[in-house]
Amino acid sequence: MKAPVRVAVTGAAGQIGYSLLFRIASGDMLGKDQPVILQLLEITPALEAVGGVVMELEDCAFPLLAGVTISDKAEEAFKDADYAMLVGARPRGPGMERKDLLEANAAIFSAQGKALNDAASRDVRVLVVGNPANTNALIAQKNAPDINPGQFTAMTRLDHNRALAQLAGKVGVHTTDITRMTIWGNHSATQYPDISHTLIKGEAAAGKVDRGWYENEFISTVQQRGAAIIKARGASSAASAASSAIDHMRTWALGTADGDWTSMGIPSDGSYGITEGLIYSFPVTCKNGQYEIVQGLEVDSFSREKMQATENELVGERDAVKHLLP
Ligand code: NAX
Repeated sequence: MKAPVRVAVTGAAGQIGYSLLFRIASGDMLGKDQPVILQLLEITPALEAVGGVVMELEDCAFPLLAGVTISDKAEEAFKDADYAMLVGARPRGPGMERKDLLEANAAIFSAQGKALNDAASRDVRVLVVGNPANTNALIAQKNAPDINPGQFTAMTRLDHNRALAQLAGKVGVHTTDITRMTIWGNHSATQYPDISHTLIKGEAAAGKVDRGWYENEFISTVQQRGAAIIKARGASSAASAASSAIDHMRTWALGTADGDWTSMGIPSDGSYGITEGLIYSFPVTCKNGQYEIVQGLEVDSFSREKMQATENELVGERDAVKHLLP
């Protein structure tokens, strides 16, 4: 058996946490031969609730769960962490403007970035799920100067999986028949789910669906899926978000399949003309624990416009918190 790795999870008493922790502990994320120690962070008023979740984790008697700690101090929860999943965030309250939301979260993610810098493993892989995920990841990254900036990522895998599901449903295939889906940009309603390079059983997806459906239904359905779930369920997506967070980390650690890629929010290196430094979702391949942007994809004028709209939104978010960045 391998030595255990440390996985820090913030917002552990929340609804995503309630699904995520059990999937990590069962080995879905890092493999059935990889023991894990969970290091849970919550705000002080939620510590009792998280204690209840820990009782349930114990009661599952997971063979791979090598330990669980709980804390309301980020430095403790992030101590020597190999993986950090930043799920906890401030939700938008009544009367709160987007700017207020960005600022409230900037405070949380600045502090957590500093704590990661001070306490986590130098190789820590960070996934930000809490919204606004891309900009929160940027803030955490800027506050962690001693950690490689490329180790800070934001989750667009749920959008990627949603896009797979919509396309599979339309064409009447399984999601596993589809490869090379791409989500560009922000995890928000401006994201651009792009099927220009997608394959279905090895053949171009664009040739199998009507262009009108793609432009007028598919894109907006994927963009608005989160809102549709809130409307139907009365609560935001949780199990699917947790499942996608598992997928994101597993793919990053264990790799993409030959000939396929995934979508991850990562610091732009200027590829495809996207402003350098923004945490922008790109198509990436992963191997040996490293990701690489897929290069050389043709971008037509329709795609360029959509990629730019979501880039503009991210520039606006970055500018709104600029005064809070170190
Ligand atoms: P919940 O409100 O159920 O849980 C959030 C938990 O975070 C709470 O228990 C809260 O006490 C805790 N928390 C708040 N501030 C904290 C801090 N400073 N340190 C540690 N813990 C803190 O929300 P949930 O449904 O679990 O969603 C969590 C976040 O994921 C939200 O920001 C949500 O918007 C975001 N999402 C992101 C998605 C993505 O694809 N990137 C999709 C799903 C989800 O909407």
